[in-house]
Amino acid sequence: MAFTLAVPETIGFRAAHFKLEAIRHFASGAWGEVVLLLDADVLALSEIRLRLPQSPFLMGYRLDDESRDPQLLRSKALLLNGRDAVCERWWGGEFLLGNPAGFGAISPVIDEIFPRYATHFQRCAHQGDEMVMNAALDLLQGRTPVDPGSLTLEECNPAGVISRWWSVRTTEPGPPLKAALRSSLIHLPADKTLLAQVFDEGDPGTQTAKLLQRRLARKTRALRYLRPLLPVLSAARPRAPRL
Ligand SMILES: [Mn+2]
Repeated sequence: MAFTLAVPETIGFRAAHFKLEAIRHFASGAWGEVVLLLDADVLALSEIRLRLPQSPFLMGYRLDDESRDPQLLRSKALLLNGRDAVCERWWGGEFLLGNPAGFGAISPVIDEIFPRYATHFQRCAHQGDEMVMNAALDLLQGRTPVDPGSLTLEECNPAGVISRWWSVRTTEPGPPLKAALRSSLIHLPADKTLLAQVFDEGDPGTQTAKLLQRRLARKTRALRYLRPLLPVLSAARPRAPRL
């Protein structure tokens, strides 16, 4: 796959933006009848059980928690520039499932959003493909009712498909680890090193779950002593990147 998208050199998470271009390729059908675009720091824990529509479709991962970050939603509104869109919640960039017709529906919408993003990315609360994808999915959702049957755009998570879980402190109130491990897939943006370590293990899913649980137990014990200091520490703690 050749990538030619003009991504600004100074942008954050520059390489991730080429996922947007991959979507254009998925629309061709050359990559199969059903394609799942997934981050590399996602771990498969169990079989994904989904009923797939026969018609053009896309399934995305909508995070309820993200709706509480007004800065991200304002950035999305900036990219949408007053166009009729949904905007109040956040689509996770780590998961997008679809068929060629579904990817074909979103690809031109991404092309529509991208020039404005390339101009205004410094004003966005987050830089990365997820920012553009969010605006594009919202715009697509806003337009879909105009032509019913042209595209089914669904949320994958009623079927418990994926969870995003942070092992570091963030402003995102994600699910507890125990709940996240019940999903078929778990996205671990802050645990890339850990994932690299278990990659060659016979059963990376089980290994990772055990390591994360052990680490969390250690942190919980430490927190008991540190909790009185947290108000002092939290102001100095950097926020983890979204990936
Ligand atoms: Mn990721």
